[in-house]
Amino acid sequence: MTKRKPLVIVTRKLPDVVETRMRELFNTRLNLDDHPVGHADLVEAVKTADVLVPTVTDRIDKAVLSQAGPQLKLIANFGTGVDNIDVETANMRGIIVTNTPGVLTEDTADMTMALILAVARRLTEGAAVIGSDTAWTGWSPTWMLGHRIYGKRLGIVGMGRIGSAVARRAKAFGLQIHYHNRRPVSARLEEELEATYWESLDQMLARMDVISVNCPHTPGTYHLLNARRLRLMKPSAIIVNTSRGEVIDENALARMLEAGELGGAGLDVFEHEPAVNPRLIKNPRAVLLPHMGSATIEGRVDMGEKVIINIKTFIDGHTPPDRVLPNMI
Ligand code: 8YV
Repeated sequence: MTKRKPLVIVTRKLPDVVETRMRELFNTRLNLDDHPVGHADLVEAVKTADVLVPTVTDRIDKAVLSQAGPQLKLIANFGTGVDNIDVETANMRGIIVTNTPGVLTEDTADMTMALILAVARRLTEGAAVIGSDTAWTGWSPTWMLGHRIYGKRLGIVGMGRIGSAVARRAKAFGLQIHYHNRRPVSARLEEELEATYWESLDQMLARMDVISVNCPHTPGTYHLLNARRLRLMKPSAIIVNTSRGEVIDENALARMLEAGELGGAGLDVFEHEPAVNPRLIKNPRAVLLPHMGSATIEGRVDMGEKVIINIKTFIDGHTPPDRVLPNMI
């Protein structure tokens, strides 16, 4: 007798190749037109699915998990960050949570460099001039000047996989690497990156030209970059965030940019996505992107493969490779 295929409910449209493979392996309920999924749909999904595949746009909180049926055994998140899921409650209810680490590291690090360059060299301001109403009247020696990044100090907040990948790229651009982390990285990695460890985030912030946020959003990092800490930064410094909006106090940042108390900001993530603070939108010193850090077809296919491996391993009776435990957060 063949075993019943598990019902896997996927909340958003995934690349075709991923959906095709999922259809072959599982009994799937896909979201082919990628319509937004609300609380009621999520509740319905956890009542029926054996495996739920959510994304960053789905809030799997206590209220949703409390409605989960006994058949729900795995939440295989399509994404690395799991701050959209109440992992502790899931764990208490015997539901395993997995994520997709590693496969979006390089793309996210690329986007971090793109934002550093875009802010320092005023890429979006310059690009907007071409073809605009106030058309470009020609080159001038003192117009549209940005700042050199070569030789400047970069402070990385969170030296995990993505932070290290940012450091490697930044070093090649001639930036000096500094970092703050819960613990120093290995001596070998520190040596490779010629990186300086700062135990005190406050002290590092005060001395950097560029700050890159690369730590996950956890209860411990919520508003880690609060108004007090942002004020420690040099008025000429820029800050980029490709991690999670919640790590920075977005209102405080918007206020400081408006007042000219910071050099600029490059943000791929926001505190209340998809809403973006209107004061940031108006500010020419802010380069804003709609959460595109891992948005490459290669990355999204790799993420899908990781999700499939996690589900398959689990239904074959083994511990999925990317299990997230509450104590890892
Ligand atoms: C993904 C991300 O797009 O994986 C993450 O943590 O932030 C993103 O790059 C998103 O999470 C998909 O759910």
